[in-house]
Amino acid sequence: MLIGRELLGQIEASILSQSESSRFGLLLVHLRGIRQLTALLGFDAGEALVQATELRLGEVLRPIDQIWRSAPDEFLIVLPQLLSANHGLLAARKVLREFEAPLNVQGRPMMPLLTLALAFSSDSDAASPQHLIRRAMSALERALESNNRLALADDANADLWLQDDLRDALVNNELSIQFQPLVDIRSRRVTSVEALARWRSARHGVIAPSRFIALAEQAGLAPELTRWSVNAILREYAPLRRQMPQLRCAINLSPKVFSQSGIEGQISAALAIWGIPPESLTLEVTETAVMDDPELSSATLRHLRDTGVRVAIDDFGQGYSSFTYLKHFPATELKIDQSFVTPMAGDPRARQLVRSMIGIAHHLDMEAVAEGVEDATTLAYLAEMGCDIAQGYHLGRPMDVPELLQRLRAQE
Ligand code: G
Ligand code: MN
Repeated sequence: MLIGRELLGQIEASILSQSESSRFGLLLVHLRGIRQLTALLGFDAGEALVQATELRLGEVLRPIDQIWRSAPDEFLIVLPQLLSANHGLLAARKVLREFEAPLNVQGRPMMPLLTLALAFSSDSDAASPQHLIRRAMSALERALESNNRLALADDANADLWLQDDLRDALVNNELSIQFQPLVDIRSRRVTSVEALARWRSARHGVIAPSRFIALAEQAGLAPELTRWSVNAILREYAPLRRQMPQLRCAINLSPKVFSQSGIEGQISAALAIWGIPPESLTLEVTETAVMDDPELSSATLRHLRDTGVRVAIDDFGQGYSSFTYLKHFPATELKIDQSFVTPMAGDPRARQLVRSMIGIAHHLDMEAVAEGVEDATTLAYLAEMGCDIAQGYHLGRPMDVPELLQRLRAQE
């Protein structure tokens, strides 16, 4: 794409005129095979197809969207006033969909092959419209190379957009819950399940919980996310528990919930609503969460412990832990981080560390839980070391409720 000076000036002016507060997008639409078509049928045919494409783009997009012909086979479109990243993505998808029907070009039906690239405005673009255009261009290069119909530009401010989308996702129920079994090593029975949130985003694909929980915290959405997940999890767990009263459920709490008032009340209320006894619930808290504010989190967790709720220290051994908090921390189980457990089969030092951590758990009257058990050898070592509970792909991946039910019925 080679944009002439004059055209570039116009596009820049358009980008600069977008008010700072509103977000906007830049959509590049590239037509494949125009050169081949021109070689085959002549300039008029090639040009007629591009013009028919421009007409249809005008019909598909909103009146405020500005379409520029930026190259013989390319359009550059400014999408002003986007409500969210998803809003821009919807526009791109709509373009692709509307071009699935052939165009009438000089009396012949023709299907242009479109490749799209979408870039979202960030604060720095106000100062440099060319930067935004270049981001879109490199995304288009990527799309063309990898034969994708749509590519999104890398975005320095992607997180801002992502936060918007997470807010929408919470409202629109785009998050789902999966359950991973925890197995009692002696009886080999599933005693508990850990609920893991999954966010399958239309724009971003599958996003790991660690990532969207951090995002939620940055965006001040941690309370909403906690409220949503506690209720969504218990809603699915309640009927499971009616069938298997012994089955417990573990929920991961975001480190930030402890600075939030009323978390205890919120959890107790949710348990009451779903008719679940506190003893059936385990709250998983990372060391980091505890270290951030040991007093506040200990107090909060102690109140919950007093009601009967269980507490697990998650990802133990990872991050910067000091053992001091263990002195007073009201945990019922210690979950040994998978970075120690997964390599056990081939790594004697990892085995010694796990053995020591199991010792710490037992000396402090906690159950020892090994996370990330990926093979039978590891499970055998853990059994020999007296570890209580195991969790990991070898014993079951995170799964949805129907699959979990099948699994539980099979063990009956
Ligand atoms: O931080 P926490 O331990 O709650 O995170 C659990 C994560 O670990 C989940 O995303 C889950 O999918 C993943 N996980 C569970 N079992 C295994 C395993 O055996 N191997 C690996 N690599 N990941 C696992
Ligand atoms: Mn966990």
